[in-house]
Amino acid sequence: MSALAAARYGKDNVRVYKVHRDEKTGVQTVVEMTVCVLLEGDIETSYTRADNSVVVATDSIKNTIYITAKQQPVTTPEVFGAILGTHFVEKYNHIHAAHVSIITHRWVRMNIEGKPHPHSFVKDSPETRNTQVDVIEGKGIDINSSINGLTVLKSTGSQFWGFLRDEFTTLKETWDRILSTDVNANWQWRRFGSVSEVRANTAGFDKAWQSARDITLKTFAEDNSASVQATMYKMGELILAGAPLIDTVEYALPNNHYFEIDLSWHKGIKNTGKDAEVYAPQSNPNGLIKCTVGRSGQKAKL
Ligand code: AZA
Repeated sequence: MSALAAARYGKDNVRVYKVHRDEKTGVQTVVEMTVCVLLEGDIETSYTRADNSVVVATDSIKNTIYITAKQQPVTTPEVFGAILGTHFVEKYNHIHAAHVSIITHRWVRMNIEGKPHPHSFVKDSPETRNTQVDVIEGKGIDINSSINGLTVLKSTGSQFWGFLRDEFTTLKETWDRILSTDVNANWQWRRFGSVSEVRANTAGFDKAWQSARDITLKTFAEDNSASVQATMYKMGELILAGAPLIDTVEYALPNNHYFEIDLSWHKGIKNTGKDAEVYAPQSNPNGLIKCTVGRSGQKAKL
């Protein structure tokens, strides 16, 4: 005998672009997002008894995303997600939770001859700002914000030594190495009670994103890194210190290795240690280092 243990459904990969035209200045601002909305509630019978009467069609969910984007602000993504998710929970009595994921793509205003251009933008990296909003009836609105795919590299100022050595170890200790990673950082906000509470923190969402990005870059650049672990922890500590509404900060950092190449076999060329100049970037395998930094007294999930 089987039973439905869990279910959610909705529309994924809904691509949305919105332009704001400032009539006075002629300056236009654009936002491009990829949105996913998944619903939960009293929908079991649609799976177990082919009862479609409880199904808000995924096509209607897509339409609702477009209409909400037209009628409501799409910035910040946290506010847009809260408005959108709350709509489904309030509109349909049998829907008890809405999970909204938003990937905001990077369009940066062009600077032409030193001046910000009124309507031209450049995608300067695949980096995205991602937001997960979970609206849960009777409980509140949980929001997780993140930076994804911010690729960084430093050519010195990174070490890795003193690690456990045994019969499985071949890695040499190093006091000067290349460090490169694709930053995935996310931060979990303290639960919000309503959309108006989320709206009241509009500026806080942008500020936290900017500050997390700045802290990540500055710490990466300036820390004489003992390890990925030690450097990422410092980043998390700094983000938490500046944002009282954030409960936890989580990092997942691949260690994108750059290996030295011994070229001594060719006419005695010196290309290792202090003579290393030409390296072989590796695609895989890569280290993957994760941590969650919380406030004292709050134990991180291991
Ligand atoms: N952390 C690092 O920063 N570098 C490494 C590790 C690690 O855990 N393992 N190999 N190289």
